[in-house]
Amino acid sequence: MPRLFVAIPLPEDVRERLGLLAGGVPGERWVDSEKLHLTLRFVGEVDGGWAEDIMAALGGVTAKPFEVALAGVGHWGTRERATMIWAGVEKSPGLSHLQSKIESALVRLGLEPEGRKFSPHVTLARLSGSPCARVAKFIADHNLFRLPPFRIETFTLFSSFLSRGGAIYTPEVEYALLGS
Ligand code: 2AM
Repeated sequence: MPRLFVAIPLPEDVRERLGLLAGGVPGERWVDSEKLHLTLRFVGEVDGGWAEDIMAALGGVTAKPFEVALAGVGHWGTRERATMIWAGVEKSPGLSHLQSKIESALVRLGLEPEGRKFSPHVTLARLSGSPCARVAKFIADHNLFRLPPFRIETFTLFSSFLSRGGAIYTPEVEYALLGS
């Protein structure tokens, strides 16, 4: 059964800039720069028939291209036990619009609604047992991190295969955002 998620792949120059942030926190596993993405909706494991319906439903999503800018870094988990480090995304009405269109298309199809509020981010590192002072220092050091805005003209349905060497993400279908 494929494990699916919908995401925006990031341009190469953006991934390279994010890759430069890697390092400095013991216990971290940095996401390989070619895998960095902005998740719009995690779908999870679905059987083949569902996958086709999901592909068709996503094909019916209409939204216009828009700009996003990555800014700031933060962590999730508690102060004592951070679980991951992310790069933030500046408020983008176009991004919120696309995400809610995708969410409603999938719910209309019969998927369980995503219970959590959409918190756009790019996961940079997953942590286990990282000293909280080092995580706090990383976040303070990159407090002013910001990349120039870039234009989003597509979104992608990915499959994720969990292997021993980490997750392998495969773009399955790319969907164009149309209009100006
Ligand atoms: P993340 O962006 O916060 O890391 C592929 O696995 C993507 O789907 C990851 O980028 C991850 O989000 C997200 N993801 C994985 N498992 C998830 C889950 N159980 N619930 C929500 N999102 C998940």
